[in-house]
Amino acid sequence: MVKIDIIGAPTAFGQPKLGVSLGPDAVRFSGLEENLKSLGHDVSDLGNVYGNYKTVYRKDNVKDGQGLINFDEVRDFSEHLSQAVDNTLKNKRFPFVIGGDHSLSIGSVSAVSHHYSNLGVLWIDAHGDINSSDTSPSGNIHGMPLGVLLGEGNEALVNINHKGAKLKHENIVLVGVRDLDAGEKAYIKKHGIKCYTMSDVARLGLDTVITKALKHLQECDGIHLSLDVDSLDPMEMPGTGTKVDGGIFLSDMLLALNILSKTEQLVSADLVEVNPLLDNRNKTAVKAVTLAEYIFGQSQI
Ligand code: 4U7
Ligand code: MN
Ligand code: MN
Ligand code: MN
Repeated sequence: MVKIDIIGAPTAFGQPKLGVSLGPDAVRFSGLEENLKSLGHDVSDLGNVYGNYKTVYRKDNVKDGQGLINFDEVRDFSEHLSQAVDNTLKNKRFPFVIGGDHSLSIGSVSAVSHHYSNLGVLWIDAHGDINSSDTSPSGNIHGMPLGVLLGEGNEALVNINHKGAKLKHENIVLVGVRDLDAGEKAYIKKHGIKCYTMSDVARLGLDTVITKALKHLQECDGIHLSLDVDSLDPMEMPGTGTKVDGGIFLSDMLLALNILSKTEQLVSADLVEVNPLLDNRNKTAVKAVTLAEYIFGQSQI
């Protein structure tokens, strides 16, 4: 039995498309709380986190001096979310953060890393999300959370929750990657970051990849899962803002999550980038709930 706090993080400030701020409610509406409860967990939905701004979607695409879009809004939202995640961990509960765009992981992981000094992160995504204000081609902060958490780029974002880098390069594993920018490729190579691309997944199978990833993180005092639904194939998950063909299929993902759910190291998770306005009859949100069930130990028999 896991004591789970569902935390809605309806931010859309990290990317340009309308609708990702509706993600948490679409996932709730598809039965998240009830289904996790019926698996025997102690589940509490804490509702949504909001920052000080009156909207959660962005107003324009204007870059600031460092090339960041909506920097003030992202910083503000990240601080608020990190407080919520911090409270959940203080209450000895599992923060399960539902997005919202992937910039939210700046707030969630910053808080988790305050409680686990050698935190590991499993980042399942079509993208690396390891840009920074120095390397980003777009200025969209949802492409930068890992970079920020590693201490790169804009200092105010790096210092969310507490000062300095939150993660060590050797404590990160990327899975499902198939769309990296040039700067991201160079960064991953330079720092020797463990990265299983879609070609690795095709060659080895996702179950083997996850088993290897967990082996890589075995010395960590906790593992955070950050699951971007665009890691799955767009045929499975149409409702997301940055689709890339050639992704993971749901059956393979469920098997991998089943393996992951058996580790005692898992302490927190984000499920991000569900965009109901781009979806086909809420299919993506419904599957997101299935993903959640498997993260918390659902199996097919
Ligand atoms: B997501 C991108 F340039 N790399 O930085 C960027 F291709 O959270 C995409 O994984 C980022 O959905 C995608 O803007 C961010 C782009
Ligand atoms: Mn992505
Ligand atoms: Mn992402
Ligand atoms: Mn995306």
